[in-house]
Amino acid sequence: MIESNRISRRQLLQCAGAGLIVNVAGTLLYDPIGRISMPVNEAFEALILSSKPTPEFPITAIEPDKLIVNSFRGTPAIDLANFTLNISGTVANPLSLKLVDIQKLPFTSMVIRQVCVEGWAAIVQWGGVRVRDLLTLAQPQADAKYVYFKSADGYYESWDLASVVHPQTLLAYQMNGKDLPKENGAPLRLAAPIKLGYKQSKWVTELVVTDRLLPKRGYWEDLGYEWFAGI
Ligand SMILES: Nc1nc2c(c(=O)[nH]1)N[C@H]1C(S)=C(S)[C@@H](COP(=O)(O)O)O[C@H]1N2
Ligand SMILES: [Mo]
Repeated sequence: MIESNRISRRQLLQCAGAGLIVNVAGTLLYDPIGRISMPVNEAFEALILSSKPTPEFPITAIEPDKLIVNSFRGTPAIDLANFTLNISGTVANPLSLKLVDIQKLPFTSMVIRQVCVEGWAAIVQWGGVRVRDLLTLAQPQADAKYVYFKSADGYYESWDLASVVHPQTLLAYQMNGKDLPKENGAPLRLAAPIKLGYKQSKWVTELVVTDRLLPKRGYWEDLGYEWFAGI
């Protein structure tokens, strides 16, 4: 990873400050000296501190030809000018973020292997924002345990919070050194070395933090595939 493993809340909020990130109520998420005024969720902080990065590959190892587009119902049309990423559920600060806001947050690049259960794998470079940084801004409440990711094509996934705050779980907007192509999930897709391909939602529009798993757990999971899907 290019970024250091952990940025401080203060650094994150200073960075966010450049984009004036506000919650849906319109309140700035930091005070004038860069501190967040919300109570800290200690369980969330502990999860962040306990996660360990997975080894990565050198950039020369990328395999652009091996990456197969895999979409259950084609590429959805997305109006990029009006695109927002919404974060809601059991959070103190529900957020509605524009792409320009997200791109002002710390950038992380990683080279990892993507593995599809259909029998292919590819080493890919992904660049984007850590989901943990977005959640730190949204401030999960103490009972937060899962995150649902909803996509513009109707795809949906749920992840355990520990996997979501892993340092290499990104919402990526860059792939193999270029802007993320539409068919691979632009403008934002999940990318992480710790879970199988079907957990890596493309065209993510919404994160919903929950205290429980709902009857619908994920598009492929609800058809019989394993939920945790760790690698
Ligand atoms: N929204 C959405 N995300 C999705 C899918 C999909 O059909 N829709 N397919 C999944 C599967 S099975 C895989 S293997 C990867 C494929 O990512 P790629 O098309 O960029 O190779 O995306 C995952 N994310
Ligand atoms: Mo897949």
